[in-house]
Amino acid sequence: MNKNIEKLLNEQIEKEYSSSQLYLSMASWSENQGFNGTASFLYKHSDEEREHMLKLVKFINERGGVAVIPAIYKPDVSFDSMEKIFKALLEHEMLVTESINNIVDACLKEKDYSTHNFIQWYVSEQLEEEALARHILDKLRLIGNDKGGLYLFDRDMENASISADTINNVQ
Ligand code: OFO
Repeated sequence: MNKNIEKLLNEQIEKEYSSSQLYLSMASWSENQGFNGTASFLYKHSDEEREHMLKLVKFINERGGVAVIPAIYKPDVSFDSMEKIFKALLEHEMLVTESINNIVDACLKEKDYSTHNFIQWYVSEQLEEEALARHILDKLRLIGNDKGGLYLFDRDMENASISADTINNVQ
């Protein structure tokens, strides 16, 4: 496997893993605040990010490279509010998208078309995740400090997951 691409994919393993850890910490904070629906959404999201990491590990190894498993990343444990959580989540996803786009660029430069093909799945995933995070943030900004609104928001989040349909599930 092309060494430059292998290095970039290994860096991406670390980013997916840090996404998983960050969302796990957000889930735990939400659960402790009584936002069980949001916690359930974030626990699922954390598991999905781990799957994204595993997909990269397997791809690198199958292509004759060596996947490097990163050290444990310790995220913040306190997040102040739902709005702050989803603002941080969106900012984090935007960084991940930038990193995926850099891999796409490098694949084209190195003429590595099979990795280019593989990484397209991540390109679509990032589009969905960013759209969903923006949608959730818009809702939270409308709700503001209204406790009844936050209660209903949390109830809707129980059934939300990261997919195109989800955007309709978050009312
Ligand atoms: Fe892995 O999808 Fe976002 O970070």
